[in-house]
Amino acid sequence: MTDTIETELVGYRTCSLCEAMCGLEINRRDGQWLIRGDRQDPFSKGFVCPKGTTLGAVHDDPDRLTAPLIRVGDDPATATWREVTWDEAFAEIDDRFQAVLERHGRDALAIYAGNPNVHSHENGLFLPGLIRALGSRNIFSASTVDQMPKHVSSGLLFGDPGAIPVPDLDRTDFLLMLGANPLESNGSLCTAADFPGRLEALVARGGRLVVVDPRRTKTADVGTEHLSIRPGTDAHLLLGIAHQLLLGGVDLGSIADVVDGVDRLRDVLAPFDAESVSAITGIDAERIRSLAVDLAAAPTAAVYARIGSHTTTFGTLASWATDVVNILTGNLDRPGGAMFSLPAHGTRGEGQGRGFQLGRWASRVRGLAEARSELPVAALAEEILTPGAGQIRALFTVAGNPALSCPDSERLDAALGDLELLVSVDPWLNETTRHAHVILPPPGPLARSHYDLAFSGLAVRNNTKWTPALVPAEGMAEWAILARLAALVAGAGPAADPGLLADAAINDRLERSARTTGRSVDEMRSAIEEPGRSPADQLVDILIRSGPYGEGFGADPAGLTLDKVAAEPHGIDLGPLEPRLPLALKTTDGRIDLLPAPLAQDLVRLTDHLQEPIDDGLVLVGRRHLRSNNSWMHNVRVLVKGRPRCTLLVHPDDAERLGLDDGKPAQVRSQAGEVQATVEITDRIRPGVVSLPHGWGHDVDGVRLSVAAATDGVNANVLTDPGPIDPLSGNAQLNAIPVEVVAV
Ligand SMILES: Nc1nc2c(c(=O)[nH]1)N[C@H]1C(S)=C(S)[C@@H](COP(=O)(O)OP(=O)(O)OC[C@H]3O[C@@H](n4cnc5c(=O)[nH]c(N)nc54)[C@H](O)[C@@H]3O)O[C@H]1N2
Ligand SMILES: Nc1nc2c(c(=O)[nH]1)N[C@H]1C(S)=C(S)[C@@H](COP(=O)(O)OP(=O)(O)OC[C@H]3O[C@@H](n4cnc5c(=O)[nH]c(N)nc54)[C@H](O)[C@@H]3O)O[C@H]1N2
Ligand code: SF4
Ligand SMILES: [Mo]
Repeated sequence: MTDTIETELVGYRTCSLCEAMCGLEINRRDGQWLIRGDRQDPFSKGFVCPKGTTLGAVHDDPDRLTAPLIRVGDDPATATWREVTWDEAFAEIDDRFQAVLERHGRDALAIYAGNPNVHSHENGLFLPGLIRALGSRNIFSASTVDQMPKHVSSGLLFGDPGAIPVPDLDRTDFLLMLGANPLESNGSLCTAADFPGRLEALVARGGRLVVVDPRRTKTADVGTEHLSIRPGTDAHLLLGIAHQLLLGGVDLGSIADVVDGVDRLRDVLAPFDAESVSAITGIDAERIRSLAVDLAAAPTAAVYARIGSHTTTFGTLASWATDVVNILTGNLDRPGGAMFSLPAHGTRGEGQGRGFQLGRWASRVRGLAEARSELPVAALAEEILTPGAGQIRALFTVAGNPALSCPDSERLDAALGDLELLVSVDPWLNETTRHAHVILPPPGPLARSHYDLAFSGLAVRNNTKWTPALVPAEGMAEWAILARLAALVAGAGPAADPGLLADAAINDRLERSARTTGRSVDEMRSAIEEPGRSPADQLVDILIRSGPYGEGFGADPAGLTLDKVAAEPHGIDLGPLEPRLPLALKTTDGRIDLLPAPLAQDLVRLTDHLQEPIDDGLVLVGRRHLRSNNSWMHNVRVLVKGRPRCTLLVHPDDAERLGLDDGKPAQVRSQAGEVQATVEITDRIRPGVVSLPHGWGHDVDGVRLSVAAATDGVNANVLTDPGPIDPLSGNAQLNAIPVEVVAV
């Protein structure tokens, strides 16, 4: 039989779901989306994961909101929702907003920005305007349940919280990976489409891949060695390795001239001898010594640590220690080591800057320090629920689901219900947005253009791509929603024209560019204007033209413009990573201090911990699954069908001791709360450790998620405690949570 159904190519785009930046080829066939990997994409070369192929299903999800909603009724369980026009929605917000402002002032305003913001250049460019317009210090985001420790350690070491070295996966001889499972997550703070294939290639070329994880993950299976670590002790291990390195002479390689503090570091690391570190981490002392020797001896090596290392109370120390080992082995900023990407919208830097400050102010209730102008999201619930001047009364959530993603989520859920105004910019009526007074839904993923502002700056190979929207948007573009909200909170009323705000943002950028290009703003403005191109895209054009590969508004006619980038729908390879130090430094003296004062102080806490008696109680860690993405893709049927994924992994020894049966429910209790989860017994997890993924538990009243709500799962963040945090970054502790498990 011949195939008579034709496949129609709709176009190409970069997948916006995780950090890997895979190129997608988007087709229509028989009235359905048919999405596959774009083989002509020079970065992803056709790689795609099961989530990427569902971008069409996400777009077409019948539960996805396409018009603003106003809640009618106070109790989310019984409330109904009124679909309204955009004008009505903004008018409603303005009424309520003005009332809060009058009663409580600007300190009562807050925002929570969630993860998908970093996957959209519209949000990346227009969210800061909304944050500024709020004029409040109550700024929260998913960064403090994620990567804030990396920003802080980079800020302290390099003067730039955005200067994050990535392991040079394709050229390294030795990768030491901690607390990351890219075979499920596809990588984080290291953008590498086909991360699995790149790791296999590393091993195939004779390289070593050592995976440090309390669970024998799929990544550990690919690796050459697996070290099962006691949760929460990565900083101890890495500093143990650093201590070993400092016992001998160290060769810092090409950056030796700009690094200070080797001797000071040697002194303070004296307690981190292999035996003490072995006792707390559970990793053999001999192994720790040989890791140090081998990392130093390898032709090239890179240490890479992610979420399991960062979401602990020693997160910033672990993140710092990662870079310290890279520096001490001479691997920072050299091919095959840990390097800095240079994206098309980036800058090469000037070798010096204003440096990095933290702790400039503190949260009201608990006095927790700010980092990067944000307060720890672990403090959000108490800031809403604790009466007094500065109590949060109005919250904006943009692309976030804190009701499932943040610690102590039962209390946070109650707090969300206590607000006088909650506005959610979100395409779904979910666990968080059910508490909103007004929901403003942005267009679906296929109706937005894409340029990766965040992840092209973390790519293991420099590359650039811009892809257009593939279908028309139903409502208001997300940049316009954010700009109109910014105008509203600034007092310009509910009907301000977002285009005017965008114009101002564009002029502002052009004025900055005018200082270096010598061209007039008007001239540059006419260069970037293109019918149908959104202000967000025009801003990207300015950044690309002014960037390191750009045409510089006439300075280098062969350089890049957005037009040239857009003309290559599969993307443009900009070559392997190249050394960027010392130019990329923004420290005040243009140097790297290996032991910045805040870290030296915090190290005392870790040193004390090293010497305390070891608590051998049961602890909980998280995990990710390839077919899931945080809390928001469980409404895609093909992704959630099959065996339940939200199970409690338990080692057979623990199961026996606790009388737990495979497939049977168990009660998991922590300081913060308790949930009932289905037990899955496996010897792939370290004895004394249990694992539960986050982002589940959608069967709460009042959500409009027909598939997700009917899928088994419990909310792991009922168990996470907002109390213990990483003091320098404010990051929450999401791993190594003490728990008790009993059979039901
Ligand atoms: N226990 C535990 N908790 C964790 C973690 C863990 O490992 N363990 N991981 C943490 C990490 S790393 C992260 S990043 C956070 C994530 O925390 P959040 O960002 O709060 O949660 P997400 O599940 O990513 O929710 C994203 C929200 O954005 C909406 N959304 C999707 N696309 C768009 C869009 O284009 N525009 C807008 N406006 N909204 C959109 C979705 O409907 C959803 O409501 O969770 C953290 N929580
Ligand atoms: N499929 C899928 N992909 C995703 C996401 C998703 O939800 N699903 N989320 C995206 C986001 S927002 C992020 S931030 C990234 C995160 O990407 P990754 O950092 O790769 O996160 P995980 O896959 O959760 O892997 C964390 C690992 O840390 C281990 N671990 C827990 N505690 C410790 C510890 O104390 N020490 C050590 N050494 N290991 C520990 C866990 O067992 C787990 O295997 O993934 C992104 N990609
Ligand atoms: S790995 Fe990430 S970027 Fe690639 S297709 Fe899957 S979800 Fe999309
Ligand atoms: Mo994340």
